[in-house]
Order: sequence, then structure tokens, then C-alpha cells
Amino acid sequence: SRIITVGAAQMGAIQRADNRPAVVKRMVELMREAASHRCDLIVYPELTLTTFFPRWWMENQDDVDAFFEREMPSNETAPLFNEAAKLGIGFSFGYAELTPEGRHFNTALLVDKTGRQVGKYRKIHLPGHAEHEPWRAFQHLEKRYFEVGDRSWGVWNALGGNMGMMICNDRRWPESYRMMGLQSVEMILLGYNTPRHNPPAPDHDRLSEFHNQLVMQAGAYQNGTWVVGVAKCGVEEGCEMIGASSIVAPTGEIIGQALTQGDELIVARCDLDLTRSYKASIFNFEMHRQPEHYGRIVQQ
Ligand code: ING
Repeated sequence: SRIITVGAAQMGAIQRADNRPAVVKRMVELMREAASHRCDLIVYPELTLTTFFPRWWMENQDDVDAFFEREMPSNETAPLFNEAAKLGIGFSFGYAELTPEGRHFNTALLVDKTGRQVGKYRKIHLPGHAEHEPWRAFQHLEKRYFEVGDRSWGVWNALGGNMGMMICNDRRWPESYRMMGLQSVEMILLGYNTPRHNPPAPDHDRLSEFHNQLVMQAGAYQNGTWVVGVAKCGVEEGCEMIGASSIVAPTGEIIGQALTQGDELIVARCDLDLTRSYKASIFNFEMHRQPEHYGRIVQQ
């Protein structure tokens, strides 16, 4: 067995006035708690350094760019990297990335136990809309503030296994999991910020936690992989976001789940070898896939 002890570090609300040092302090506290449980890896949510700013229409690009990181680590995020190196723990987290070329991405980073930045992923499935829609109780302007990621989903050998990343809305799309399943992924790390209310489809609201778990359980089982889904949740500036952070086994079973909508660490011992029986039998892609019939999936 290849056990990796994982800490899912759910983050509660981050208000607009909460500065990065205050957020990093909360993240470091969760990291210390994870280390006390001998975690090898701690997973933080999507856009985990600031409030979920795509809920607002902002005319002024400087106001938007204030939510982005120009360098990683920066002086404000360095304490997280330093603590991880001191504790010998790997970590992944999401942030808004503003590149030197001026490009804006919703990004996730994977850092190993030595502090090496192993992998970077930039969100591909951007939900919501690109123009101001004042009829909505709140906006969801990821299509405006971020570009679609410029690289497909990667899988990196780190922390003792084949690790992959996706971000939030990606988890609702089977293609995201399969792209990594075809690269023999053994554990997918993902963060999310999911408002309970979806203005275009309010009748879906009561199913928010169900849909959240349904897609991660299906993705895990259908690709013989662990899935660690971590929420930024609680009520941010009046907008409720769901928690239900979950650690899902390759069996499709949820083996750990958050109980609050605040900062909460869920710890699980994940045996990466549990992936083998699925990859070798029911989802033996080599033996059973028929891609000659799948063409429609990649047509525009
Ligand atoms: N958030 C949401 C998600 O996919 C959303 C978008 C909100 C979808 C409400 C459905 C209902 O979980 C992000 N950031 O993608």
C-alpha cells in the first residue's frame, strides 16, 4: 500500500476587507494542524487568498487586478511556503494569477515537500457570464476577469503518486477527470467556491451539495482515482457558498467530509494502491475504451 495522509483544508468566508496576511495566517494555522496529524499534503480551495471577487461588476481594471497575485510567492504569501518547508508538508492552493505579460488566470499550484513548485494549472471551464447582468442578486464574472487556461490538465509524479489538479467548475465536466484518467492519475486535487444560489436556475439550489458530491464521486470512480475537493464557503459579503469539502476514494465513496462552513481540516489516510483494481478491471482503458466512436466529444 502507498498511503498518503491528506488534509483537506476547507476555508470559511473571506470578506473583502480581509487582507492577505490575515488569510495566510489562517492557512498556516490549518497547515500546522495538518502537520500535527502527520499529513503529507494539505489542499486549499480555489482563489483562496481573497474573497470571491467575480461576484461583483467592476468597471475599473485596477480594482479587479487588486485581487490578483503578480508573483508567487510574494512577501505576503511567503510565510505559507516557509511554513510548509519547515513542516515538510506538500500543499496545493488556488489564486488569481496576473502574469508578467498581463494575462489573468484562475490558477492552482502544487508544491512538494521540498518546496518545489511541481505543477501549475489554469482553470479551463469558466462558468457564469462576461457582461454585467444587473437582474442577478450577484454576478458571476469569471468569463470576464479570467482567460481560459492555456494548458490542458496535467498529471505530475509527486508526493508519492500521480497527482493532478482541476478547479471548481471543471469538476462538473467528465472530460476534466478523463483527461487525467488517461494520464494514470491517482489523486485529483481541486478547490471550489460554489454559491448556493445560481440565478439562472434557482430550482437547482436545493441540490447544491448533492451535485457537488455526485460529480466528484462519479469522476473518482470512473477514472479509478482519489478526488480531494475543498471549499471556500460560508457567507462572503452576503453571498452564501457551500462547504461539503470531501475526500472521495477510487471506489466512489466519500471517506471524509466537512461538517461546518468555516475553516475546517478533514484528514484521511489515502492508499493510492486502491486505484489499481479499478484501473486494471472495469476501467482498464487499454482494454475497454473505443475512442473510434468518441469523436463527437471533441467536436466544437
Ligand atoms: N463556481 C461554481 C461551480 O461550478 C456554479 C459555479 C455556481 C455552478 C452555482 C453551479 C451553481 O461550482 C465556480 N467558481 O466555478
